Amino acid sequence: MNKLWKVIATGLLFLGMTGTAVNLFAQNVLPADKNATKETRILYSNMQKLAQTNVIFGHQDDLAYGVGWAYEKGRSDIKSVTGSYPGLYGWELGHLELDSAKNLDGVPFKNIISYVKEVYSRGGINEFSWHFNDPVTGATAWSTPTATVKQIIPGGDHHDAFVKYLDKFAVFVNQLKGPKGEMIPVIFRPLHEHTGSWFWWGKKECTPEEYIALWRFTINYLRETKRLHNLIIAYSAADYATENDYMERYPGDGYVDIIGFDAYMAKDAAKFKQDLDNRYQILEKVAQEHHKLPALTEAGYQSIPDPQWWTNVLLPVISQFKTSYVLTWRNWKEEHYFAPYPGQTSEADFKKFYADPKMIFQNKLKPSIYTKNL
Ligand code: BMA
Repeated sequence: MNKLWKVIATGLLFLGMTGTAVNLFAQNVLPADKNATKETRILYSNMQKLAQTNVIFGHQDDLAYGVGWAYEKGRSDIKSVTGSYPGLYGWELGHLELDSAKNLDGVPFKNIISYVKEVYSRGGINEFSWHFNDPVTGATAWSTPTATVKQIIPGGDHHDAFVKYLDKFAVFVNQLKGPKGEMIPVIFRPLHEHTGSWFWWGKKECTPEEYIALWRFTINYLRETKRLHNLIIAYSAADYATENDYMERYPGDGYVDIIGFDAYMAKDAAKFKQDLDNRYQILEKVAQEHHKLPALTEAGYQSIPDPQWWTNVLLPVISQFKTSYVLTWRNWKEEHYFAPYPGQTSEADFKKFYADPKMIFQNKLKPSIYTKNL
């Protein structure tokens, strides 16, 4: 018997050294929220499994509008090009904090609620960003005061104003329910691109301690006071050069499920690939050490002028590094879009990208992603 255990232990050690045991372990990773709902736990652990081999394709505002159209039921630029919807759908909450009927990009919140339900019913995944106004000055997310975060964390004299934002968020999220009354799991990506300095929660706008305090308060309040247990939390940086840069404002493993970064190509493909490569190397190490799910939380090339961008630039990088999903930004108008539409220069190449066995679009996902472990 002793001998048998020795053999088993040596085997496990070997598996551990070759990385196989690490992968097996990753397959059972649960969300940081110990009270996450069943559907949230299953979704997250299925996303962990899928990320071992595949990448889910996502698109911001996909069902709301595209280039040259808006609010046509069932329409999607991704579907028009490939025949399938994306696998993941990003939605924006900016102006929810103002009690506005529409978000800052003009999308009615009631539409977002029905898109989220529709996506859930077919086994797609929903994600939320929130470019909220500065709770102290009322200016937009793109304002850069230096004292806002300090004033809204617990103990700050504008803390209540921020709590009101979160109360509105909870009212909104509580409307995202499935047919049995279950809460629909969603990815929540607050306070994003914080390694940059263009939002009021950015690097030069607050200290690491203040940022972490704001993050922890947000998550604790939503979980404990508002009892939301359907949130998969994404920590999403902008640029960074070292692991220290990436981790300086990391709020801790108990407050994060997905780790990622946002990256847009300007003109130079070689530089973009090199940048992604550097950031991914760091991301991969952190993901492994912290058992978190790595993702390219926003990416794109505005107007995609390169006809082979998808298979020549993006696919080689996301295939090389573990990536749960890549979210391309919105198709708003001819000067501001990030995914192809019929007739767009990169359409043919996007079809190849779509057909690559690595990529997952809606047609490869089933509603059971929320109910059965893969
Ligand atoms: C930015 C642009 C803006 C938009 C914002 C929030 O990147 O697309 O036009 O308002 O995201 O969605």
